[in-house]
Amino acid sequence: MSKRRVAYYYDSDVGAYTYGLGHPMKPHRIKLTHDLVSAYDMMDKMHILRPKRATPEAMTAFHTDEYVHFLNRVTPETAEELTYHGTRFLIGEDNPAFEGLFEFCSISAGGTLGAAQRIASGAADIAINWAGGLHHAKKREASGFCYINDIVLGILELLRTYPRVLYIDIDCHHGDGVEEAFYTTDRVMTCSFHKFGEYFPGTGTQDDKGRGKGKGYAVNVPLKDGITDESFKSVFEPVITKILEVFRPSAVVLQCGADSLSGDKLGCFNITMHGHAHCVQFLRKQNIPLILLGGGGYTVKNVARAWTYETACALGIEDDIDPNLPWNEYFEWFGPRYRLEVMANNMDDCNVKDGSLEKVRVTALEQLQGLPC
Ligand code: ZL4
Ligand code: CA
Ligand code: ZN
Repeated sequence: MSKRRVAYYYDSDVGAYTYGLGHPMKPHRIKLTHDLVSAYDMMDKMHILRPKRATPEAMTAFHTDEYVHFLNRVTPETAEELTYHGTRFLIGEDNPAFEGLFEFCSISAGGTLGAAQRIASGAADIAINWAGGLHHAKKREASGFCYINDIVLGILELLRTYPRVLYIDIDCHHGDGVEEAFYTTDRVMTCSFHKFGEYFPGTGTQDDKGRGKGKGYAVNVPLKDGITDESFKSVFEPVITKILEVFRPSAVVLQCGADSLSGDKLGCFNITMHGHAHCVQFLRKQNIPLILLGGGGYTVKNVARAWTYETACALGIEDDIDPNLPWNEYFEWFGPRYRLEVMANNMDDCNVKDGSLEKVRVTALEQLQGLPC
């Protein structure tokens, strides 16, 4: 297994931000991940970089001036006042105006922009930003725990150098913000795997394929509850293989949302850490410049497990990883087993019972077959 130059973006302040009491999104999971990555002695095997905070100007490459300006001045105290005067930039309890919101967004977006620049300059083969992956944010609106769309900003940066960028999203939710941003271009292909049916944000059917020049360049893989490693792989591998063949991307951005893991607080899939990381391993071996981003993930100890293992996969050292967790500051959080693996449970796989998975795979492959090569 050949070596890759890996750049890892981390700001030690990120874990201190909080969305508020009871909110499922917990930035602390990024620190938990970082501490576990350190405990496994991965730090001296990659370039550790503290991202430059993204400026408001950098954010307006995608977002409107008015929206970025709003995020830059809103505080928990002024949120209501600012929201009532004609603007509706924040939506209810999913997207609160928490303390330090703008700094948190600058760290998340700064990491993904840094990762994109590092890849485009040729200084790294794989770049990682676990604080990124906030795929729901829209041009002028926050949505689903996301305010600034670091992914769109990162892809726009890559497009300055590369003709074609592939975006893959394995978060349990549909990657709607990224899909919408590139819906009418053939330079970015977006492919989201997600739960569909009475689930946020409600978009992402296989009829949504892109528009105009972008027709056929948005790929959606809607799934049902309880998908297993085996089922997921049986759709991920053929669809991504076909995309690589027909689209020939010059760079790949993989959103590694960890709410697709078994036992997630908001998710409904049954994927293990190994099944999730298989996506990283599969893309690494394609030898295409690769960016790994975070995203969802609400059972924080499992998020740390998966993203730690995926960092090891990026380095190609996963076979040397001890399945028993090393001592670390948060060791007791990982009890009672103190093992790295996230195991499957006994829920039904609703994707195989009615043959829907096979239909979804065939439909996606037909869409890709119809693209000009
Ligand atoms: C919460 O307990 O489905 C927010 C959100 C805050 C604390 C106290 C307030 C309690 C679950 C979710 C009331 C909360 C009501 N608190 C939230 C339609 C909804 C309207 C808002 O992984 N209510 C909206 C968003 C999804 C909806 C998922 C996934 C992000 C990503 C990438 C975003 N929104 C119903 C919910 C709680 C909360 C408890 C919550 N919100 C669960 N699912 C949603 O794709 C990062
Ligand atoms: Ca997804
Ligand atoms: Zn999600």
